This record gives sequence, C-alpha cells and structure tokens, in this order.
Amino acid sequence: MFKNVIVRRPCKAMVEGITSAPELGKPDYELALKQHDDYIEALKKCGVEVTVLEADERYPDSCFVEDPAVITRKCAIITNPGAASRNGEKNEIIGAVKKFFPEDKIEYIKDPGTLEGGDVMMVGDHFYVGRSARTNEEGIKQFIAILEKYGLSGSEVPLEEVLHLKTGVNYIENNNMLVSGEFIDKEDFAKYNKIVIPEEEAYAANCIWVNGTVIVPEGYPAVEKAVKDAGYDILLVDTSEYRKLDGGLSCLSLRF
Ligand code: CIR
Repeated sequence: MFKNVIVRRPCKAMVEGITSAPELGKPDYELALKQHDDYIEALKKCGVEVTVLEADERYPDSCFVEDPAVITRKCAIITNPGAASRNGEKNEIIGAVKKFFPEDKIEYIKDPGTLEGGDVMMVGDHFYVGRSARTNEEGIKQFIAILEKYGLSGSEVPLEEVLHLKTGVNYIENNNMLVSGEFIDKEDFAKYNKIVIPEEEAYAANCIWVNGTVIVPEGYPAVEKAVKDAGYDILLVDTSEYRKLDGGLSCLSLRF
C-alpha cells in the first residue's frame, strides 16, 4: 500500500518540454493545470497523502517528478537524469525526499552513470530497469548495487523503441502486467499475467495502481475495459497535455 505521493505542479515553460511527437502540438498550460488538479484529486481518492511541490520554471519537464528519484520501501535513490535539460531536477527533488527519509537512507546515482525513474518498474522487492537513451549501463550497475545493499534486487531490460521502460509496460499488482509493443513477448515478463494493450491505445499502457484502484488515462476504451475486466476499480484522468510531451500517469508522481 502507498501512503504518500509527491507531485510537482507543471510550470509555464512546460510548453518547451522535450517531445518526440511535435505533431501533437504544444501543451495548453491552463488545461494541463486542470488535468494536474484532477490527477491530485484521483490520488487522494485512493487514500494517499499528496505533497505538492511548487512549479519550477527552470526545468520545463519538472512536473515529471518520477524521473529524478526512485523511492523503494527501504531507501530513496536520487537519480542522474540522462536528458541534459533535466539533469538539474535531481537537486530540486532532494528536499522533498528528505522529509520522508533520513540522510543515511538516501542514495545517489553518480556520473558517468545515468538513470531516470521512468525506466524503473517495481514488482514487490524486484526492480526492472530499462536500458534506454536516458539510462545507461553504468547507471543500472550502480542502481542494482544500491538495491542489493538493502536486500532488494534488480535486473536490466534493454529497450528498443520506447522512451522509458514504463512507457510500454506497467505492473498493476496481483501478478497483472499491462504490456504493449516490444514488451508483449519479452522473456523477462513471461511469468506475469499479461494484459496486452492494442497498438492504437499503446499510450495507455502507462496506468498506475494506487492502493487497489488503477488510474487509467481517459480516452482509451479498450484499456479501460481490460483493466475493469481484470477486476479493478478504476479512475479516469485526462492526460492529453502531458502526452504531448511523452509523459503519462506514472511520470507525474512518486508513490511510496
Ligand atoms: C522527457 O522527455 O523527459 C519528458 N518530456 C517526458 C518524461 C516522461 N517521464 C516518464 O516517462 N517517467
């Protein structure tokens, strides 16, 4: 169960955030704020305490607070984002993490290692880590060494197509995993009950489980049905403005 969630308000500069899909247009900032409000409300309905950090105009992508830190049951790991324009976000998340973890339980990924939290998927005490354009071999090595120090484990999953691991695969507890694209047939996930996401709704593979409820992006009926059919209560949140920056539900929070 999660008790806490950290989010950061989107900044006006988000319209200049990194995107692989400029054809979707720039985000509408006012709408993004409204969607962020709805996201916070949905999280609260799941029974978590939400810490809302102030917008940070220096970092256009800083609302994607999942990337500069990974929080486990035993420790917090400040990452070293591989995207140059996002790297400084790691210094701005430390203060929030310190409210929940003592110094000796906060670890750091260091140069030349890079790692972004979007590449980390927690399944109980095991963490799958995507090797991506943002997360390198050295970052994964350091990350797994930290996990092992705390009695946790990790394994690498090479990515071919997507930005982050959780862009395409997400664990929703009870052995259920939402899989799309390159993850449908990956050996690493063979033992899970796979809920296969159709190509045209691939964006919605990025759902989040919060205390028994699954939050699903609005507008993806096949995914909505598949998650309901798997026995979950669901909440819908529209994330259209974050999609324009390759961001989704998981990217917008740290849940622990
Ligand atoms: C980026 O490219 O870094 C942002 N525009 C999107 C980050 C999405 N975060 C995530 O998947 N965890």
